Amino acid sequence: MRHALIAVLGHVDHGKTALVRALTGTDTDRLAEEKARGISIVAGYARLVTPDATLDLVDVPGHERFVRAMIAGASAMRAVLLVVDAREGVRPQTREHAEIAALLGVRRGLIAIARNDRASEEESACAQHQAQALLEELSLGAWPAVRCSAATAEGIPQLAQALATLAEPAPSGEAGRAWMPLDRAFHRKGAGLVVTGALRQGRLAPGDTVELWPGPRRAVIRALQWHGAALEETGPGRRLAAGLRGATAAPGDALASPGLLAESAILDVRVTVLASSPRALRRGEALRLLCGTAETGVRLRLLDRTALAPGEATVAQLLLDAPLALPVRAGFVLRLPSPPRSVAGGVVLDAEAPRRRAREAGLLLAMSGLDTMAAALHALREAGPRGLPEARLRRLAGGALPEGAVVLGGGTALDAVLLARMESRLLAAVEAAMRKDPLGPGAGARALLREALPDAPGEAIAARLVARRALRLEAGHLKPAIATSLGEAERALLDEIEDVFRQAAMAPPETALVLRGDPRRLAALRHLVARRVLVRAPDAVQKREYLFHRDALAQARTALGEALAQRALTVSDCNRILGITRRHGVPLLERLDAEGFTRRSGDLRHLATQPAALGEASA
Ligand SMILES: Nc1nc2c(ncn2[C@@H]2O[C@H](COP(=O)(O)OP(=O)(O)OP(=O)(O)O)[C@@H](O)[C@H]2O)c(=O)[nH]1
Ligand SMILES: [Mg+2]
Repeated sequence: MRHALIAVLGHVDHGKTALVRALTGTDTDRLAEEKARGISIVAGYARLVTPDATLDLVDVPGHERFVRAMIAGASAMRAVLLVVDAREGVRPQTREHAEIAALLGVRRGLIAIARNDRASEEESACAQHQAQALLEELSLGAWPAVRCSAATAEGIPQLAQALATLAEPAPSGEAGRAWMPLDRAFHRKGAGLVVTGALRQGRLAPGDTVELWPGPRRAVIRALQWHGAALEETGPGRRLAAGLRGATAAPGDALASPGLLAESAILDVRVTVLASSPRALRRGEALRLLCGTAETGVRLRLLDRTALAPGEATVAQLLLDAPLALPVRAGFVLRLPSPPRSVAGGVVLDAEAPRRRAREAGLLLAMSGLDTMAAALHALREAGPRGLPEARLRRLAGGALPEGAVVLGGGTALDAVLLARMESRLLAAVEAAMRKDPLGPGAGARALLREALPDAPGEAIAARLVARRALRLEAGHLKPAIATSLGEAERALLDEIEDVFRQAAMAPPETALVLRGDPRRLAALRHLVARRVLVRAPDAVQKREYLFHRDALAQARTALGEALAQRALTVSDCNRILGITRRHGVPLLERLDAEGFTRRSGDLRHLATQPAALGEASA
C-alpha cells in the first residue's frame, strides 16, 4: 500500500480543519480552547484511506502565534496540501508555511482553493494564480489546484483522489535506523507509557529495543498503533502511537534505534536564508532552532562570511544553548527570537561536530554536495590517519558502515585506501629495520610504530598485519613474516647452513661468507637464529659478530666450566683451553657473559655463580 504523510498548511481561518473533517470525518480541533476560539492551536492528526493509498493528514494551526506548533507537527511531512481561501488568496502564513516546507526540502503537493462557496469565479481564479506564483517563486514546482468547499462538499472527492497520488510506495531495501521525535507522552491505564510522533526514518516493530533522548534511556516497544489500528511493523512517514516498556518520556524527546544518535551542542549545517527574510543573518547571531519536535536557542557560526543575505545559502555551525540528539540530514528551521519569524532553515550535515576553523568550510561544502554515505566517507578521509571511532562514523552515515571504511580491532574506523598505504609503510619500515640488523630480534614495536605511523592507531594496524601473517610480533618486536611451512628446497638449505656452523664448532665463518648475498640464504639464516639454533655473539670492540651453533656453545660451557671452577681465567687462557683464537674467543666470552654463565672482572673471567674475590676492581 502506498502511503504519505501530508501536512495541511495555510493561513489562519482558511478552512484547513474543515477540509480535513470533510475528507476524513475526523475533527482535529479537539481542545476545548480550540473549539471556544474557533482556531487550531496544536497540530491535529487524521487518516485518509483511499482504494490505493493510506494517508496521514497533519492539520496544523495557521495563526502566526502558533508557527512553532506548525513546524513541530509538519516537519515530518513528505508532501503538502496548501490551503488557500478562495476569497482572501495568499496571506502571510500561506507564504511562511510554504517557505518552511521548501526549507525542509518538501517538493510535492497540492493546492486547495478552499471555502470556494464564498467566492466569485474571479476571486477563486485570482487566489489560485497567487498560490501558483508563490510556489514558483519558492521553486516548489507546479502543483495541481482543486477548488473545493467543506460547506457544500464541492471538490472533496476530487481532492481525496488527488491526495492519493502523492502517496509513495513503501521504501524497499534495508531497514535503516528509526528516528521518531515525540510530540506527546502519557500514561494509559493498563497500557503504561504511550508516546506519539511521526516516524521520520527507518523501521519499527513491537519488541524492538530503542533509545530515548536526552539520555539515552533504553526502552522496548510493546505495541505500535496507527490511528488505533495495531501494526506488526512499520516504515517511515507514519504518525504512530507506541507503547513503551521501561522508560519515561516527554514531548520534545526523541525515540531512536540504538546507535543512531548522540548528544552534541555543535552542529554542522547547510543553511539557506529565505528570500523574504527582512534582513541578512549575521555571524554570531542568536536564533531559535526547531528540529523534529525539539527547540533550543542557537548561535549562528558562519565560517566563510560575516553575513548571510536573504536568498543565500552556505555551510555553517550552530552552537546550541543545550545539547540535542539529532540524526544526520535532519531538516530544521531557524527563527528570529523577536519579533518571532521563520527566516532560515536547512539540513544537519554532522550532528556532533567539533568546533571548526574557517578553512574547514570547504570540507562542509563538499559534504553538503554528497549523499549521506559518501559524505561520511569524505569525513573519514579528512580525519586522516587518526580515523574516527566506528560508532561515530556510523552515526555520520545514518547507521550503516560506509563501503570503503575498515574497522580495526580497537574500534577505530579508517579509510581503506589510507589503511592500505599505512600498512605498506609499516611493512617497509619493518623490512628496513631488519636490513639494518638482519639477524637481530626485529624492530621494537612501540618505537617503530611511533615513527612509521605517527598519529595512527599503529598497534591495531600492526595487529591486523600479524593476524594476516604479513608480520610477526615476538616479545615486543616486529619482524617480517617467514614462510611457516618450508619447502624441500628451503629445508635442504637450512640443513646445509646449519651443518656449516656445526662443523665449524667454536670457530665459525664470517656470516657474510655464508650468506653470499643470497636472500634465500639470509632467510634461512634468520630462521635458524629465530629458532636459536644459531646464537649471535657480538664483539663490542671490533663491532662485529659471529654466529655460533648452539652445540658449540654447549661444548664451550662444559670445557670452561671445569677450568673456571679451579680459578679465574684470562681471554688467552680460555682460547688455549678451547683451541681458538682471540677473533672467536672475545665474542664467545661476551656471549657467555650475556647469558650469565661467566662474569667479567677486569681481565679475568669467573664463573658467574662464584662471588668475585675481595678487593678486586671490577671493570
Ligand atoms: N462558508 C464556508 N465556511 C467554511 C468552510 N470551511 C471552513 N469554514 C469556516 O471557516 C472558519 C475557519 O475554518 P477552519 O477550518 O477552522 O480554518 P483553519 O484553517 O483550520 O484555521 P486555523 O486552524 O486556526 O488556522 C470556520 O468558522 C469554518 O466554519 C467552507 O468551505 N465554506
Ligand atoms: Mg484549523
